[in-house]
Amino acid sequence: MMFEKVLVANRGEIAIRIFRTLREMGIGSVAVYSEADADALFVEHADEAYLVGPPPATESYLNSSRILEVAASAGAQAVHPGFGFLAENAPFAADVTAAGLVWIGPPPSAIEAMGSKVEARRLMEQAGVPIVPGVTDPVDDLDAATGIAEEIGYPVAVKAAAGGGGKGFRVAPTADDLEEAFEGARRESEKFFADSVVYLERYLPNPRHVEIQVLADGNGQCIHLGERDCSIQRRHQKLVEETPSPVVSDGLRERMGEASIRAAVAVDYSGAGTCEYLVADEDFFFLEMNTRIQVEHTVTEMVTGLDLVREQLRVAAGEGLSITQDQVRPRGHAFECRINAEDASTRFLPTPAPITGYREPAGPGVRVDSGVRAGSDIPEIYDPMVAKLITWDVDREAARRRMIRALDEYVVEGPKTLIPFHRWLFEQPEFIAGGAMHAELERFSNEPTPIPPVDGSAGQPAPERVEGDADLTERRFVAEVGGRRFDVRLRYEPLGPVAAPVAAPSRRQRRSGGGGAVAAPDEAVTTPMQGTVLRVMVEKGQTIEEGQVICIVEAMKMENEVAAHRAGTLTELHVADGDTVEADQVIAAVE
Ligand code: MV4
Repeated sequence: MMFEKVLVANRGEIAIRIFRTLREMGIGSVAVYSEADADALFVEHADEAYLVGPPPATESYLNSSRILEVAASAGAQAVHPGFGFLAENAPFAADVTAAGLVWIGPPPSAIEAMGSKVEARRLMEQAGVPIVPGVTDPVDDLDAATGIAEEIGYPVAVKAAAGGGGKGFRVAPTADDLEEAFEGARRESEKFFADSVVYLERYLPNPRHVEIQVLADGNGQCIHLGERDCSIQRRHQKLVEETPSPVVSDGLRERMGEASIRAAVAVDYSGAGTCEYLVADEDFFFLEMNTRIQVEHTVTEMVTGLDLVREQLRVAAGEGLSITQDQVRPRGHAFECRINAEDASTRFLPTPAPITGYREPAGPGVRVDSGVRAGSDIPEIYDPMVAKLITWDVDREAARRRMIRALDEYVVEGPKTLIPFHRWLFEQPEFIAGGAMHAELERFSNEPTPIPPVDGSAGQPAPERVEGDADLTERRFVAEVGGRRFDVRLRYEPLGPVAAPVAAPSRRQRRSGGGGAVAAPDEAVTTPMQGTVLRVMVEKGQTIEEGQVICIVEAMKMENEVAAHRAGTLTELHVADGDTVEADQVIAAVE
């Protein structure tokens, strides 16, 4: 029997995504929200909503006993966790079941088996799923790591057993780098997961990140829905996903699909899941299985015509899948751009700010999964991904052009977003050719981007770069003269008196090209954010390369590398291990 009422233990765009399917299926919906989300859009998409706690997720969206209390008092029969928060928390899944409710996800045993990445590697090897060459047991100390790395061969990757998605991931190109990689992975893993267990794999140069969507009914039926290519990443954050992959042949797809079904069957999977792989030419290597609906499930929905949340609900309610493997007929091509409240020109720093103006793209082949509207606040304490823009068309090139058109229609005023970054990316020749942009995107870590700032907060049009003349910026206005519309462009020189109307950019913006001004020679290295210096990597007087890491600053549990913006000599060094630093603080000088 299909459920009558389902609680969604999540927020933002994914909560709305799930509420939409519930509404279509005639199922009642229950939202839970924190004090920071009292006015959030997702709350209005549910039939009922309950406050579960203060803003910190640990006291609200991760407060499992409070969420179960709400489920009971609202009379929900099932809990959908979305992604993040409690989605891959096996004890919570078990608690949901113990409370007499249905968990819309795989069995806790499957979550647990895939939760430990070393354990998962062992299981996958047994199931005949190819894994990245390396160990299937934890590596206890540097001595053991040294021996194993010699066997595997350099370069090696050190990864957190409790990790996933790149947290606690370090690379040692040579034996000289192993100690730092090993200790770094352990330290980060301890901090994020309270677990310092790590393991070693061979490091594959420039692989593609390709994942396979599976659906299992829990009664032995398991199908795959083809792949998603998620190679466009920065610091392990996916930015763009697409299907089909520009590099996956029909034969490779079939082998990967079959392996993924074996993976799911090996852990008695049910519902929607994803097997992640590294792909090099016609070879593929299992990385991990994500036991949840994923952010990028949308592109698979666009080409298959299926509703994956509906399939999840059907399986959880015991109704089985709506289709068999031979009924899966993917058609056309889909892209997804993650619309994060981040500023690509300041190394993707989050830009939490109220949205003052907002208009979504629409039209043929365009889907927007958003959690915001005009007037929405973007709380700093949650994920900066506020929306997803998805386009579909008959082939890759048409879907790419459609994405550019949709990005141009999309207006977000207030916070800076990744819209200009995506606009830039989708016209890069390497991207157009289907390349993974590894080098370019990692370069974004150390260099300002060529993206013009979008800043509508002053009530004026944002200043934009003038194409073909790096020294000029312009603002665009619309004027009517004699009933005819004209687009007017006011151009500004960078420093002369005519630049007066341009708000004076901060020193950091100036260096990153923000405001369109030309960077003045500047020796100072500054920290982008407030935090604690974990480790200083250089010494005063040393010769520095451009992009060389000066120190590691921990902020909000993240390790951030502060890099030199230019080559030269380190003439000043103002920080030591353990220091606290402020945002924009000058920590060193390179002359
Ligand atoms: C790797 C790798 C190379 N060799 N593992 C893991 C988490 C995910 N975010 C990327 N991960 C990688 N794991 C081994 N043994 C390279 C990456 C990787 C990557 C892979 C595909 C596409 C883009 C990438 C960007 C950074 C790291």
